[in-house]
Amino acid sequence: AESPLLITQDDAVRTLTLNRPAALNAFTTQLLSMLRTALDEAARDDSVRAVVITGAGRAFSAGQDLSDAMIKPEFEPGGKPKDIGTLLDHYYIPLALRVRSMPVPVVCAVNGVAAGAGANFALGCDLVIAAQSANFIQAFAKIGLIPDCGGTWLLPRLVGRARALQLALMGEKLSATEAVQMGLIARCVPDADLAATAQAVALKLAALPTRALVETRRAFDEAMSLDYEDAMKLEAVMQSHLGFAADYQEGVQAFMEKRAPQFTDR
Ligand code: T3D
Repeated sequence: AESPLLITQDDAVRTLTLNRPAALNAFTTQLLSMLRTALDEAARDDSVRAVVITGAGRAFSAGQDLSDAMIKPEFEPGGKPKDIGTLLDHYYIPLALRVRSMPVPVVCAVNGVAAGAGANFALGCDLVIAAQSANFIQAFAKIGLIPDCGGTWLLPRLVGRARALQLALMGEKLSATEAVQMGLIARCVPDADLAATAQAVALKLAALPTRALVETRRAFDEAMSLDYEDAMKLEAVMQSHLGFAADYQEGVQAFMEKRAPQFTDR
C-alpha cells in the first residue's frame, strides 16, 4: 500500500503530503508519528530551508481518524473507552510543538477541507495558504469535544474571542475566503494555483535569513505572554544575538553593494 505520508524535496523546500485521500487524510496514530519523524528529519537536514505541508486528494485533513483503533470506544460489556488525553499527550502535542519549534519556516497549503485537529494543525503553521474551495471546520463540539491541537490557544488569538466561540460552538464550515477576511489565515488562491503558490512562497522564504524568520516566530509566541516593555526587552536580547550572526553582516553588506544577499545561517 502507498505510504500515508509522501516526502519530496525540490531545491531547499521539503514537501510533506498527507496521503490517505480515501479517508480525507484523517490522522491515524501511524500518520501522526510519520509526520513528526519527517519534521524531525527536515529539522536535522541542512539542505532544507523551508517546509510545505499539504494533502493529497480533495481534503487537507478531516482531523483525528475516528475509526483508528487507539481512540475507538469499546462498548462491549467491561470494555473501556480509550483515553483521548493520552492520544493528545503522545501524538498531537509533540507534533504541534515540533511545528512551532522548527528551525525553518513551515507553510501549510490547505488544498481542501480541514476539520477538527486537521484545521488546528494547519493553523499552527507559520503561513497558511488555502485553495479557494477549501474550508475550515471546528468539528469538535459536534462529537462532544473541545477544540484541541492548540485550538483553544490559537483561535481566540487569531480571530478574537467572539469569532473563536462562533467557530467552535457552531462548528460550521468556514470558506477559505471568509477565513482570510476574518484573519484566521493569511491567504487564499485559486485551486489550480495552490501548489505552485505554496512552492514559490516556500522558495522565497528559503532564500531569506532562516534564523531571523524562526526567531520572529519565537518572539511573537513569547510576546503573547509578556507586557509591552518585556516584549521589547526580549527583542533587544534576540536582536543582539542576530546582530552578531553572519546573515546580518551579509544582509547589510549586500544592501550596500547593491547585490542580492546569500544567506547561510540556519
Ligand atoms: O478522539 C478524538 O477525537 C481525539 C481528538 C481529535 C481531534 C479531532 O480531530 S476531533 C474531529 C474529528 N473530525 C471530525 O469530526 C470530522 C469528521 N468528518 C466530517 O465531518 C466530514 O467527513 C467532512 C465535513 C470533513 C467532509 O465531508 P464530506 O461529505 O465531504 O466527506 P465524507 O463523505 O464525510 O467523508 C469521505 C470519507 O472520509 C468517508 O469514508 P467512506 O464512507 O467514503 O469510506 C468518511 O468516513 C471518511 N472520513 C472523513 N472524516 C473522517 C473519516 N474517516 C475517519 N475519521 C475521520 N475524521
